[in-house]
Amino acid sequence: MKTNGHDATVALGGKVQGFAENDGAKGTKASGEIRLYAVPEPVMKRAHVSGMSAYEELVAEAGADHSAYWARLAREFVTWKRPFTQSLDDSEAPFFKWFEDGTLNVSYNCLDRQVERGLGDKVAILFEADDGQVSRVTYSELLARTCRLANVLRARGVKKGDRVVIYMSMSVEGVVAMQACARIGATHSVVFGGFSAQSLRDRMEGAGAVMVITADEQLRGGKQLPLKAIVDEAIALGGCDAVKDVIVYKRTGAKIAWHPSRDHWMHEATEGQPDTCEPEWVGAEHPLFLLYTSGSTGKPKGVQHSTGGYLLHAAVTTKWTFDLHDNDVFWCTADIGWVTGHTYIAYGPLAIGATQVVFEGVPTYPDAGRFWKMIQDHKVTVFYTAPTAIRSLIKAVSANDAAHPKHYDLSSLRILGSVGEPINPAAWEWYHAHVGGGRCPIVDTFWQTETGGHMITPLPGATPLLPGSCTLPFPGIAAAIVDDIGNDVPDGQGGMLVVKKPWPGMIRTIWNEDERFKDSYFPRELKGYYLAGDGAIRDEATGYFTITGRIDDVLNVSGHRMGTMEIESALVSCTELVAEAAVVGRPDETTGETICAFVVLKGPRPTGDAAKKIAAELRSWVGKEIGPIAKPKDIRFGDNLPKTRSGKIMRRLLRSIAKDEPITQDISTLENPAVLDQLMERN
Ligand code: 6R9
Repeated sequence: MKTNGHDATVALGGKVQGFAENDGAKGTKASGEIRLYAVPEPVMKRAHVSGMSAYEELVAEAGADHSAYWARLAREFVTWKRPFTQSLDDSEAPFFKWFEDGTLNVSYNCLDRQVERGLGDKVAILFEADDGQVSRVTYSELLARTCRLANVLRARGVKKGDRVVIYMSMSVEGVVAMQACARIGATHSVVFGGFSAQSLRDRMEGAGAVMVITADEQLRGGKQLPLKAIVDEAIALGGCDAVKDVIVYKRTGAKIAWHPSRDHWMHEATEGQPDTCEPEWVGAEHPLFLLYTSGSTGKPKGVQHSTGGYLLHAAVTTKWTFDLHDNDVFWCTADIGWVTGHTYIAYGPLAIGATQVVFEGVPTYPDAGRFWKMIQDHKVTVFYTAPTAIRSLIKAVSANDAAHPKHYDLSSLRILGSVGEPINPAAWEWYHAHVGGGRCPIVDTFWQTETGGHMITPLPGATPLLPGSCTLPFPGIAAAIVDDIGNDVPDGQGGMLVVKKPWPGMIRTIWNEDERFKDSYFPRELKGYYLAGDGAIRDEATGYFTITGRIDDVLNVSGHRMGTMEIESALVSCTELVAEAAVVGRPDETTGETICAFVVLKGPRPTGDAAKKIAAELRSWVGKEIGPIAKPKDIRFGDNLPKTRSGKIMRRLLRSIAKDEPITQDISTLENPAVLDQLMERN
């Protein structure tokens, strides 16, 4: 067993391990030996969780008394108006409750508390616009802006428990909108600005929203994209009668349609509003937000999160996983339309009083050096992005060396993070070497919309790293790998990722769909464990987890979750053209997966230019139905789909075809083998 200078042997997941030297082949498995990246000494020294023994102490504390451990953290990380007397209530499992009789306000915790601690003049948000303009907002200012908007919401009759849809660009105003809802106890539902009018309508209707907060337009990569016009279109589609008001943030000043009875400019409405606003003290279980996400069935699920437990999970993971200290500059590149932008932009960093960068634009505008330039300009110390962004920037560098991070001063960086999908070891190594200069640990954080925050992740000052592995559970998260009846599988053997004990940040239910919540996440045969929907494998030597990908019909395209059924329903809703459709994922070097659709038309099977034309039509149809992110890259036509004699579509076969793989599956049960040749033809 090889060892490095310090920290030669450390207990890992109960096993004693050695560490590789920092030589060329580190972080890999070679001849049965695990070679890990050791924790850099300077990182370990100042870390909140310093060294593997500190990690293991926390794990042991949680193991000894799970609910007391979380209660201790809940007292440390959250300021309660009325302290809770009970930590976990599992009497109605799987509808778990945490800290239920405690009351609090998230916006108070994120803003007022920081001002009271003397951080009023500290920069909360350093905003960089698409065009490079920079503005800074202190905690005092953010509090005042939140209060002004919260007063507007109250004045327009929004009450505790009402739902407000936020359809916004990346902006300070987007964060303010979320905080303002939290302040008055309204439950927000942020809809990503890339979703279509139809998707927005479905989410507004599903949530029963009384108000929408939006912008006239959003600016991304030098392009002006409509937001308000899509809100109008969504409302015109019908079913959202509950929406009484639309608050519009003026971003570009573009000409937009105006409905005087419901539309209000944000700057006009907030003008003259007081800078203070009494927070609504809510119970810990009060729904802070809904966030719709794709599942394996057609309809997106409205994931419902709590107030107290969620805030705790957001705060403690932000502090420990990113090892944030007072003088850090944190930058999470996610959009507030996704859960990462909720937990690690709108809530976590503010809950611990950090300074963060919020970015309006895209990584490739005006050129592919944008991220590196921003890290340099703002002296970012902790940088959190998605593998798909890293891979596309690697590609950009190979096309043009000017975009290489080496042309920028990235010496401020201490810690790097990754989220959204598995990061392949090659991208990991590049990120580590060229962005992190070989000195910054990468925290590969596995988690989900449903989990609220990090679940399996290295802690930078404690966990030696293995590229491609999200390593070990966050202390207090009882992650395990089981077979289909809930029995533990031996290490080295893959299975389903589950969480055996409830945790504070977990999903509380699917909005208005309690039964679906139980069926989706707590299937009877799994002994009451939370089913993540991902496959995983634990390494025999280290106990490290590696996520092997979804085990359901959910695709991950550039880190965005898409249900195959959702895209199929969108395709077949084009009733004029489409008779039947099946959608599968194809592995892709840059985006992780791409969407491949197999379509049977009502008319004859098209070929050549006709096929290209119809494929283009269907692509834009899906773009309209769901949003551009759901457009299938590859559309192929057949007279039929490959089905078993019982009529089941053979998706495994379609996956092979999508990959242009030779077919090795048994096709003897196939009703119509002739369609395979048709489906192999690309358009
Ligand atoms: C936070 C977020 C969740 C799904 C999840 C898994 C994949 C996320 C990952 C990862 C491997 C990681 N995923 N992080 N897979 N390693 N570090 O992305 O939430 O949009 O709900 O997606 O993303 O498949 O189940 P969400």
